[in-house]
Amino acid sequence: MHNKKCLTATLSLIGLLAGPCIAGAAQAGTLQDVQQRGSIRCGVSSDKAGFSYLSDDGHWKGMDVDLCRAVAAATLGDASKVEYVSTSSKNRFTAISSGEIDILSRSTTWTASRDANLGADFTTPWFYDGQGFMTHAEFGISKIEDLDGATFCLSPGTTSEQNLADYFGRKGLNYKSVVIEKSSELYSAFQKGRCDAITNDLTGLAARRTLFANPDDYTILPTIISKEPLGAYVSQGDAQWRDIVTWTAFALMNAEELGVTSANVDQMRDAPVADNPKIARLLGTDGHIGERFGLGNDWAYQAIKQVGNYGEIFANNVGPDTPLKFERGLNRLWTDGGLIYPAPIR
Ligand SMILES: N[C@@H](CCC(=O)N[C@@H](CS)C(=O)NCC(=O)O)C(=O)O
Repeated sequence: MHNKKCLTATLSLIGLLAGPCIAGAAQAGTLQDVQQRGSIRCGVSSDKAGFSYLSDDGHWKGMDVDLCRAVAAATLGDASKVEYVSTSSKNRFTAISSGEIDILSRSTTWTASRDANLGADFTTPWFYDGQGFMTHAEFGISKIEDLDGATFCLSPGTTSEQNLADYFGRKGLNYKSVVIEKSSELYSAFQKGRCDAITNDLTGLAARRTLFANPDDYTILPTIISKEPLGAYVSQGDAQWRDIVTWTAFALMNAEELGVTSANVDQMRDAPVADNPKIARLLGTDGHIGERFGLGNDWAYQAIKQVGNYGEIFANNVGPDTPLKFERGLNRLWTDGGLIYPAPIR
């Protein structure tokens, strides 16, 4: 214990001395930058229905957008203080590791090589997805093996490229690729028949299909070939900022678990602490958790009030009453048999 303390103290000293020399390598101080600027720069994909897209009324909307809005509410008290930066599957990691954006919230899968190599740190899964396949209905294809020898439209720098290579390689199947960075061009190439199939996160395929003029002309196959835990990345080396983004997501999930919604959060906040200490800690009427993160103690209250809890966010953007009509599936709370298991706020 004693030795560990000494080592920590020595490393901190080295850190202090080395700090000015390595400025720019790590992006510590994001919270202070955000507070000074008065806004969060959020890297999104430009047109993924239900996740991040510019709506007809000129507002950015979607689940990935709502995570940035929640962080803006928690840090700045105002969910609207977000500048959106469109990123592609290829340039997204440069945008986050260079500090051009503060959060990458863009259907990005958590993988070991990304955490290790790309100058970015993952926060926590925000949506559990898996890789699927879409093809032309007229082919009458019902299983992946029927795509042996097919030409695939692929987004560069995605897990989808690698998973396809692994899966087809292992099964002894062949394919050709057409790689296009801009997703609108990629999907239009697919629709024009330049490729027989397209493979990506299932949510991405479903989101795109809702935008097609004739969605029924395209089939999404029933098989999933990978795990895609999607969520936000932050720049590597800023533990405070990573905590803030991670715990804002957990706060919204805990709010759902505790039955706190955007509609009842004021009433819940006014209830005596003893009635439900977990809710009191979440909403900052008991304890100082927000301050420990460098925020106000109403950080989670602001996020829930302005953006909604996780269940509301899911329902508003991708749930059964939206064009995407997604069931909760793996994204149910753990108490309902799903994978959404937010660490406790205490
Ligand atoms: N989750 C995968 C795939 C990411 C990806 O390419 N997603 C698609 C849709 S799910 C996308 O963002 N396309 C560009 C766009 O829609 O703007 C990864 O992290 O590599």
